[in-house]
Amino acid sequence: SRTVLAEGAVWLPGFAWPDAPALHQAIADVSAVAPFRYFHTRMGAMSAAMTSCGACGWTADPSGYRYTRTDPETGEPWPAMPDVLRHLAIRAASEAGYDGFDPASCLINRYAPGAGMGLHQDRGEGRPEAPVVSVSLGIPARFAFGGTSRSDPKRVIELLEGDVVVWGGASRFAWHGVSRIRETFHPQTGAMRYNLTFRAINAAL
Ligand code: MD3
Ligand code: FE
Repeated sequence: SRTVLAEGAVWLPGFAWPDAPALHQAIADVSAVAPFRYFHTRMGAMSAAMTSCGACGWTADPSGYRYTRTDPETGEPWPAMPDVLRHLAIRAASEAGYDGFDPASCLINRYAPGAGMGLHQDRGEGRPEAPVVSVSLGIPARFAFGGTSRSDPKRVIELLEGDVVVWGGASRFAWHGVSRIRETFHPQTGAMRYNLTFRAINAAL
């Protein structure tokens, strides 16, 4: 099924279910090479652990955040994006009406119970015409999103294992965040939630 959440934002519940075992394996493979770590921003330590794969990865420190071609932790290029991830993101984007999506980066967020992500906008990719594709795995999260002004009214949805949301067009710069994760159990991840975000990045990095 396909639910339009807002202009340009399409929710595909369970779209990634058939790929879930391969996605869990891909997360293990990527994080064996580029380990999960907690970034520290101006706001303090982030409560979600992160890693990336693809040509570009997301990094942050107290001076700001950006996409880089190497993992600052290892000095090596980020691990290649596994085909199962890349193809899932391209198919999901097409299903939502965004043909020709070419993800250069997949950011992997890992949430333990109590972790969350404050309200923010995704900026710095340099490709405002390209959507962001997000894939949820593991235990549920309450996800809030609003409009392009921070104070716009929010909608809250619960994102479950296999749910995909494609954020493009008028929703590309929507404010959004994740409430602190409640402790539950998932057979594949124990008490963890993972979220994959796929992005096109301006190659001029
Ligand atoms: C709306 N991740 O990594 S996924 C992020 O669950 C991020 O880990 C959250 O926000 C998570 O930046 C939310 C849903 C999502 C992702 C990207 C978006 C919503 C978005 C970009 C623009 C608008
Ligand atoms: Fe975000």
